[in-house]
Amino acid sequence: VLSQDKLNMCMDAKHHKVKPGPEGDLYKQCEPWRDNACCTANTSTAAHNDSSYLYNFNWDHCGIMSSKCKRHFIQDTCFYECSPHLGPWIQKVDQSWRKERILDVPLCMEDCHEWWEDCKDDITCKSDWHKGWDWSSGVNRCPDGSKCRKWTEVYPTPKDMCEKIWSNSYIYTKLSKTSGRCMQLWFTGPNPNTKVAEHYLNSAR
Ligand code: FOL
Repeated sequence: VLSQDKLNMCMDAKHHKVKPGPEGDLYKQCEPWRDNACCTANTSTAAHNDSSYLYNFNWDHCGIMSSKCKRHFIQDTCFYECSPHLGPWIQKVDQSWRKERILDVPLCMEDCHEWWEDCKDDITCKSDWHKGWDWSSGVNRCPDGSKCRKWTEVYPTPKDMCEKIWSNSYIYTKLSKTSGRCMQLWFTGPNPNTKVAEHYLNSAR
């Protein structure tokens, strides 16, 4: 990939489009990406469903996840599936379900803290949600030997959660949304992450 293409590309993963482009009907929380997206309208709808066909992922693996917590996972799904500006952090991987992943995307502190705050009364049995589940029922269940524990035991800090939950997709930062140096999961209006990706691409070469 040419360096400039990295500013407007989709990763080669399970549901991503080949190239980003406008998607008029993105659903609810994915709507901010409508002008330029790596997700289709169908993916954006599925992002809002429990155990959707995207990954059959069951948020309710230790009882029902609170809705205030779940909305952050929906937003993370929109960000992961729809963002056209993740090029600087895309890496090849040898996994059955995708050829590329994101690694160490600098997440704005507010987004990480609010996510953790809204989930801190929830329950989970694993810190890395990418691997090690029992899939025998078709959706992920807690594996033998794991126990449902308080969120704050599994993730003592926002940093623990943001970095561990998707095996280092994100890196925790103390950067604020106004810095222009961190990626935002939550935004309205034009995508603020365009400029952030541009900054990191230019500072890397
Ligand atoms: N959000 C972000 N920010 N980054 C991500 O990488 C990400 N990935 C998913 C959803 N949101 C994300 C996809 N989630 C499995 C589990 C979770 C998942 C996709 C697939 C899964 O099948 N796990 C198997 C191992 C599969 C393998 O690696 O071969 C398991 O053992 O549980």
